[in-house]
Amino acid sequence: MNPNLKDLENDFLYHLGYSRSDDLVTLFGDVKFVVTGGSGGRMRKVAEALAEEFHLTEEEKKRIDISRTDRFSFYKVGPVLSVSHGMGVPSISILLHEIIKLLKYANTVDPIIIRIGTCGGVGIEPGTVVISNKVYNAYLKSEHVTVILGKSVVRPVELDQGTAKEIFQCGVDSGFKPLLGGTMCTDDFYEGQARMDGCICEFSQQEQMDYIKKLQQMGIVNIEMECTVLASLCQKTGVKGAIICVSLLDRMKGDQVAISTETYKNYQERPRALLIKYLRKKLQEIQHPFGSR
Ligand code: R2B
Ligand code: URA
Repeated sequence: MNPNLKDLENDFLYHLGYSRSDDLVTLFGDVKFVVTGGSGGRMRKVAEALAEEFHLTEEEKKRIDISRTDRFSFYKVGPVLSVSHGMGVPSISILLHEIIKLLKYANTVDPIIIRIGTCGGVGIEPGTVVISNKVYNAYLKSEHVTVILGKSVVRPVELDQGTAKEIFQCGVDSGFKPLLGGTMCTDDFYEGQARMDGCICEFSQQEQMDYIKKLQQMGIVNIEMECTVLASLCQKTGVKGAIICVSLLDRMKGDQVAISTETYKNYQERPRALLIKYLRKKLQEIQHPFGSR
């Protein structure tokens, strides 16, 4: 989409450590899915789970870590990239600019970007897996607002409904009891998500509950920190994007994420497990050798 890129002698994807002068077609031309999530450790687990799922040999397993910088952890398992995005819109925005250019330079065909993560639930059971079908910013508008050249730029944020429904159906078929619903994106975990337990708080509990109830009335079932920019960059560039998050707590009932390490681990596995079921189904559909192994 960006005509300026043609005039660049090279394009250094600084935070990934790859550049256009690498043989990106050979390295990444077969990519069908980019899975992204907050932490490096979680994305390593996704890559390891995929390596098991696809029966990679011990030699192949040693080569899945393709990270070249310590900004983003980066793994490749056959046609799937697993890459960390850090926390919040600024961090994932940098990753997506570079990943989407990489996918283009590598001549990939119809890749899908899927974020798996955690979230706060709004009136839903902790542990519920939510697939976003609509995203909102913290002004409760379904748009992404960013500042460019000193001005607010407002962008549309439509997620691919087909992909969301397919992931949801896959979850239903596999007994996950998932939810399809609206997701709100904020620029902060504490005040930005109407928490009263940050280092400061300047609103009342009544105001907090009024806001959270308003979210619920609008069909927002969860809150996280990356969805609007993912939806807007995907929509602008014509790449399909999807978001699968597990809710850690019900924000109608409290602010603190006070769950045991065991429960946290168990919850975190859920989006990954659903993702793997979905990938297996999709790779079988396109008769990718990994789908049938
Ligand atoms: C969910 O969890 C993180 C904050 O704890 C953030 O990256 C998000 O979207
Ligand atoms: N991630 C968030 O962004 N909010 C929560 O409440 C929990 C996880």
